[in-house]
Amino acid sequence: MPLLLNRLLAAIVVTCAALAGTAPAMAQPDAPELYKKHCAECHGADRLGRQGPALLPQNLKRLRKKRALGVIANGRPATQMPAFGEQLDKSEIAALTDLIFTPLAIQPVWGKAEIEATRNIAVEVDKYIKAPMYGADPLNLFVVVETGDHHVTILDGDSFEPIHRFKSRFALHGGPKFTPDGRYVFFGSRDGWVTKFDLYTLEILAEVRAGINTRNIAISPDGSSIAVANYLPHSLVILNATDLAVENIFDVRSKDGESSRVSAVYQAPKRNSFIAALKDVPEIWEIKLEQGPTLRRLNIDEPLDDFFFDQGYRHLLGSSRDGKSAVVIDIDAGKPVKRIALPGLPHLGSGITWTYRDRQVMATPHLKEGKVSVIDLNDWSILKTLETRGPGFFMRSHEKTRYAWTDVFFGPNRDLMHIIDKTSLEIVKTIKPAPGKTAAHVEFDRDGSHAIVSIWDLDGAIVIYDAATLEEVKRIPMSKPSGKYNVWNKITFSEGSSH
Ligand code: DHE
Repeated sequence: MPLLLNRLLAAIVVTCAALAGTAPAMAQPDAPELYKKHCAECHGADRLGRQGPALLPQNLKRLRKKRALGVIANGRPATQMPAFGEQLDKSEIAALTDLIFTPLAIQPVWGKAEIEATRNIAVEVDKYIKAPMYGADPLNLFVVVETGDHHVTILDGDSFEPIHRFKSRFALHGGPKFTPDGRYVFFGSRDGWVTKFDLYTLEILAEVRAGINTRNIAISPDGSSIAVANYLPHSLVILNATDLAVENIFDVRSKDGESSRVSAVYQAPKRNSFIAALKDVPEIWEIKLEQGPTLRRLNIDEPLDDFFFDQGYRHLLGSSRDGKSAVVIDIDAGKPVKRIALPGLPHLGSGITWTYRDRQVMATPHLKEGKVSVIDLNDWSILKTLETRGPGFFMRSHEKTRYAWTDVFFGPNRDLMHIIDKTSLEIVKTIKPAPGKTAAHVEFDRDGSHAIVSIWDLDGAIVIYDAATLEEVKRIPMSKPSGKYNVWNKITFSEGSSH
């Protein structure tokens, strides 16, 4: 078509659009095409993840759309995610963001065959190594999860010197789980990867992807199997702890056949079982391990989340969905026995216990209110409510220390850490390890003489305190050290630590 005629036609289109009160239609970016060109190689054509994480709404929930736009435009520091801000315009980035926040049209299948296809096992060198290949006490190591650049540091718990650092899977979540002898540790990532690591040889021994969107993992009391709690698909997967081969997959449905996500799975050492919290149906599952994994259903009145277990594993306390109360379940009887009014969403999974005067108490921070509740475990009554400078996430103590530490994770005072005297139930000191940066998650060394606090920042650190004088002893730079776990405290189920 001659150029003049072309221009004339274009002018007519614009004039007609203006007369009709509409702008000429702009071509919409072709999001699937853009995804194929720029994202599929790392994140998978199916969006289930490859070397990059899965790009599904379930997996991206914590990122939120606004931050996702920024990550696509500017990349992600300390990862292989490049910046696309120069190659793609704003509407293309927005279209890609919409696409990755759209659920898949068909639910992906992630059964035995798919899981097994991802399994990697290293040569079994661990069989011939009978002692740690370093001088430090293997039972006083700390495993520090650094979520800033997705690494794990192994720290000597006597000298407080790092002895090893390795790359982890993207976004590890929940505490790593240790075999009873403390030799092997297992990690779970939000994208479903389970990694087995040898604390003697300091090598990764095996990996498998047991889910697409995973909550956490648990290890059986004898260390022979690993349970994996999944949101996507709705499954509870049992792996053999030696080589991470699939042993069982429970398709999670209520007795009426309704499908449910699994909020979390826990080890119940004194019951030789796993216990799972179900998100969508009023049941708790106990997987008994005596003669192969067998399901026992506990029927309850409403779905409960975020469990705390008493030291005998006779009762559990679960958070009610309304965020205002917690329900005590007698696990043997398989039924609720008491409801406790606990407004402000108690974070029961962070609950710790100790002996106060003549009784056992548990203390829990609250995710939505600045307080810590202390509960008498004899009758589940609230003994005391401590006012804090903001809602907290984690709490820790140790049998051999007088103090319990709790963070102020949310709000303007997130750089504070409260120290509670367990004998008076009073906050006796408040520290500010790094002004302006979130201070969170404490763990003690084996003998309870030192407490380690995390500075949750890409340019963060762990700060080691003398647990008696409460003075700082040492500071080691780290990349958002989300949690740290002492081998001894974990394998002995210390009452001051998470289980
Ligand atoms: Fe966690 C443990 C659930 C958000 C860091 N978190 C747990 C556990 C559960 C849980 C059930 C116990 C599992 C275990 O250790 O085996 N977490 C949830 C949630 O439901 C919640 C509120 C929302 C979600 O998106 O899942 C949530 N958790 C977070 C975070 O945003 C945190 C702060 C940062 C992150 O890395 O995701 C976070 N959660 C942790 C950590 C632990 C944890 C560090 C282990 C604590 C321990 O000391 O054992």
